[in-house]
Amino acid sequence: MKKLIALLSTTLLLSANTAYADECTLNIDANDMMQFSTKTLSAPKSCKQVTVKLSHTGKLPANVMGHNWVLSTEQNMQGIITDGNAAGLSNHYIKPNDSRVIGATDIIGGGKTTEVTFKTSGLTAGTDYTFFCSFPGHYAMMKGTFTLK
Ligand SMILES: [Cu+2]
Repeated sequence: MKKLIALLSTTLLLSANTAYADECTLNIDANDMMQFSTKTLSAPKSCKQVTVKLSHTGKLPANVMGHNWVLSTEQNMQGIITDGNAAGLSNHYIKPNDSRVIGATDIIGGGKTTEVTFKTSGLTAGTDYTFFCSFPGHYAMMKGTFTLK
């Protein structure tokens, strides 16, 4: 019994250590149907920074069905999208140095992957932030919530 407990604690300790880094990295897919693979993402509030890896599992090129992953507050989303549309594809549909953006990946086409790492210091745990794709028109379908828990 003692042996079993020792083994269990070692396993727990190990998994806690590895889970820590893993839980601060989130994966999400996007496709040619203008969809993200999930509408909710969360990370432990113990994460000092969070990395989001975006994979475009479709085939269409970036100028036709490009996707990015952008994080902001719900109230800032529309302004970021409006200014992003004006900034164009060459700016990944994000106004350069837009301070309302908490984190944003590049726009990618089918078969590509990209990622962004952002600090969590300015975020409030338990608050729902909004993630979306800023490619023109996509946010209507490509939108979800990100929460530090
Ligand atoms: Cu998109």
